[in-house]
Amino acid sequence: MTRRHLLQKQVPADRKPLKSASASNMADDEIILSELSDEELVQQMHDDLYDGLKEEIEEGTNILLERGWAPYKVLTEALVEGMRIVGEDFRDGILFVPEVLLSANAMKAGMFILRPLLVATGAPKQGKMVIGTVKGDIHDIGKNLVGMMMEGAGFDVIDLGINNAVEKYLDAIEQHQPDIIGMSALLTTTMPYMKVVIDTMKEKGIRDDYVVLVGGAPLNQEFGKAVGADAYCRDAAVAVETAKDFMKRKHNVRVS
Ligand code: B12
Repeated sequence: MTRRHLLQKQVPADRKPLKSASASNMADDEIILSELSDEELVQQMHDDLYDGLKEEIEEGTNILLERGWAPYKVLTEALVEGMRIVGEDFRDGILFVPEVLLSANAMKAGMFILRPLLVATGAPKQGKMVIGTVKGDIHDIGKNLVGMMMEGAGFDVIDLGINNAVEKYLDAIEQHQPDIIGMSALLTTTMPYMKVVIDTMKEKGIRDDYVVLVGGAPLNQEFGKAVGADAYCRDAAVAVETAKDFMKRKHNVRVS
């Protein structure tokens, strides 16, 4: 399904058109991604993400990087913004799970290119974080993004993946002794599970030994407070700043 087609891409002679949805809407004029202005390219990438065109997203990501865009700018303006548009049409019943899965795969392909660049900042070591999506929930794009940005900021990140029961968090805490526990949830039905994890930590008397950060599109600050997290973070950049802040406080407590 094509939401709005800005321009038509030229398909190299040795490559088949990647997706019929794009091809079917083709006008006669063809375009080459590398010939688009930055603004046009970003818009085209939103369309390509919408259409789940992985190779085009990879190409667009590389072009923006070659043009000197900072990896974080590519991430937020081309990929995350594109995914926001997908989310709106998913919510409105215009897109369905199979299509959104393709978009998610295209997004991940772009993130895969950006990951080493975001991670390799040479930032001084900050601490350790265990992060995972809670039980019942398989959304992982936002969590992965937070993990990447945290690594880039100097945190060691242990990623538990998706669908994590409380035992998984507890095992990871025991094994890795992190400073920070991060939980992600994208469903209103799974977000209450964060409280299960935090309450279990309380029961075991270990809650106050760790900083608990929570995030995911349906959450907000009140929810974070209600489940007993230390902070809710609306995006990866806020997560990094919040985590660094907590680490500073932790070190201050230790020296005083
Ligand atoms: C992509 C997507 C999918 C993909 C997931 C692919 C993947 N590998 O993740 C697929 C197609 C599989 C999918 C499935 C489903 N989805 Co879905 N999905 C989405 C969509 C469109 C985008 C989510 C996303 O990746 N956003 C981009 C990232 C970058 O943003 P983010 O996740 O919010 O993360 C940022 C912040 O929230 C924060 N953050 C996130 N996690 C964390 C963690 C910590 C510790 C911190 C500090 C910060 C933080 O930082 C991140 C980076 O900045 C959303 C729409 C939306 N508006 O969120 C729906 C959405 C979440 N899905 C929804 C639904 C209903 C489903 C399904 C139930 C559909 C179905 N009928 O099967 C299933 C659920 C399956 C399951 N059990 O989990 C609903 C949820 C509605 C609700 N009220 O709960 C949404 C909101 C769409 C909608 N409006 O209807 N989905």
